[in-house]
Amino acid sequence: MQKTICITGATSGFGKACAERFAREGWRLIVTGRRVDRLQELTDQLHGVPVHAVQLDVRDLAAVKTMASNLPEGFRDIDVLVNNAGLALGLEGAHEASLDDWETMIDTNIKGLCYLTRCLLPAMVARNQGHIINMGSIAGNYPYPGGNVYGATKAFVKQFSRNLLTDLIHTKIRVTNIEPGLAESEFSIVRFHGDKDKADAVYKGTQPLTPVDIAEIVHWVTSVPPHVNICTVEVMPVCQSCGPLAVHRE
Ligand code: NDP
Ligand code: 8X3
Repeated sequence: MQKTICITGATSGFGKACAERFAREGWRLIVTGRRVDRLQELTDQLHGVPVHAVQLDVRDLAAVKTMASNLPEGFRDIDVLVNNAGLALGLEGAHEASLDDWETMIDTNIKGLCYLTRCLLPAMVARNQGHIINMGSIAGNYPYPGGNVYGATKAFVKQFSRNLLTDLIHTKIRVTNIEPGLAESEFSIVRFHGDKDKADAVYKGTQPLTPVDIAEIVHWVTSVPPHVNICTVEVMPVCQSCGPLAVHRE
């Protein structure tokens, strides 16, 4: 039977690559994002499978509720939710970072992810079937200068994923937290508020992960036998590793 996947932030990067990957497998797709032109392009591209595209800002609880309660016939039984929409903004130290940026990251990466989960989970529980895949980050595991609130939002995603599993232990629902490292998408362009040169410098001289790499992992965690739950996947490009602890000397 044809399965259904709902992907937030499908207009770019990981989310778009996931939409393409699951379309290849013949899944029904619910794709969301704020940019309507991108959603239209994606829908045109994904011919051959049923697509329900919804313009959605995940920070808007009323819109998330409306989306969840107005799913058209054929898209109501969601097998997989990929909570992928998210962003980093800025790389300034905590004493000079923008509070607006901090609020946007908290509203999107934490609250938006909670809204989607809370609104779509009851139907999964009722069917005793489903899989929530959260897009965490290595930034939730390891600190780096300027990672302050972004990393903390991803640490939330990590613990929320674990706690979801605990709440759902009486069900067959799976929960996976994927924690990518350096990956080239529009992520850095967004982080540096559109400064392409600064964004390009992040990947210079490296072979970063690609959105296709991440989509392969998302697909893999859904394709293991139903009694197997891949709880966490931490993935970095070969050129990346953890740094040492720091000591400041006068
Ligand atoms: P992109 O910037 O390429 O994609 C981000 C997606 O999120 C876009 O589709 C964007 O769509 C969507 N989005 C952002 N804000 C909102 C919002 N308020 N409402 C709805 N959708 C929103 O970045 P990535 O693909 O790299 O990022 C995807 C996820 O992966 C993020 O959660 C990010 O934190 C995480 N991640 C990224 C890494 C990287 O190095 N690239 C590494 C580890 C994790 P639109 O603008 O149309 O709304
Ligand atoms: C994205 C990875 O290291 O830029 O989550 O924070 S990093």
